[in-house]
Amino acid sequence: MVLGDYKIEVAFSPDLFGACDLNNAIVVVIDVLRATSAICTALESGVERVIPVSTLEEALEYQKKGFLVGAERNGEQIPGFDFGNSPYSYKNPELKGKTVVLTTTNGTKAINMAKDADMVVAGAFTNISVLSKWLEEQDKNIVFLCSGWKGRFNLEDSLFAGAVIDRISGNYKYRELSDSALASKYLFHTADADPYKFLRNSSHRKRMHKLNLKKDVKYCLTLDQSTVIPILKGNEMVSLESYYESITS
Ligand code: 3SL
Repeated sequence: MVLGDYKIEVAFSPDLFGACDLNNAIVVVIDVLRATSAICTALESGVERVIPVSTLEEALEYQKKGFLVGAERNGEQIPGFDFGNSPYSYKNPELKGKTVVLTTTNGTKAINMAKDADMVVAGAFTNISVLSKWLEEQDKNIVFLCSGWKGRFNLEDSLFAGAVIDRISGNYKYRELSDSALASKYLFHTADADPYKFLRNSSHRKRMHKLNLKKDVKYCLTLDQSTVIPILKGNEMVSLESYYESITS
């Protein structure tokens, strides 16, 4: 591939992902509120691996085998599981070195949907700088997969895609942006560098507020609290650092 020919696409919802070209692509799965933010926090806090599963049945199977399991649907923790999807549950030094299984309404399904790509990483405002820098260093196409809400578009994931694209699109590698990449970049420009304010009327933020999760929203929309890039290795999300260690040792 010639320098300047790398492509950036955005799937604004999982339903649009099938149309994306995964050839030589890194897929960045985004679920700003809250799955990918929670996964970044977990790995940053020393959790060794997060196993994202799509269904509650799979989560139960892992629980029966003795795994710690987080389970969320519609913003709420499913009774009987160890955690929900709040990043704060994973900011726990006692989880250092542990494996956590996680199932969420949209985010963990999106991760599993991307499984066949060359590389799958998780993006959130909490790891935006380290992720953007790393993406630019790779000679790969990029597909942003917005987890959205039950197949639909949501504002926060598309905004995040635009925020990353805004940071990297000056690089000559990505000479021509697709319409989806341009659209998310323009969306980000209208946010006026204040995602928290911009998202005040968004559906999931309202849902979170009704559930008394304002603190989580604030956390997930605060930039650069993590230097971890979660990457899918088999069926586990691990830190990029440990992924590189495992393939070079
Ligand atoms: O949609 C998801 O996967 C979740 O992140 C939703 S919530 O933030 O836990 O409500």
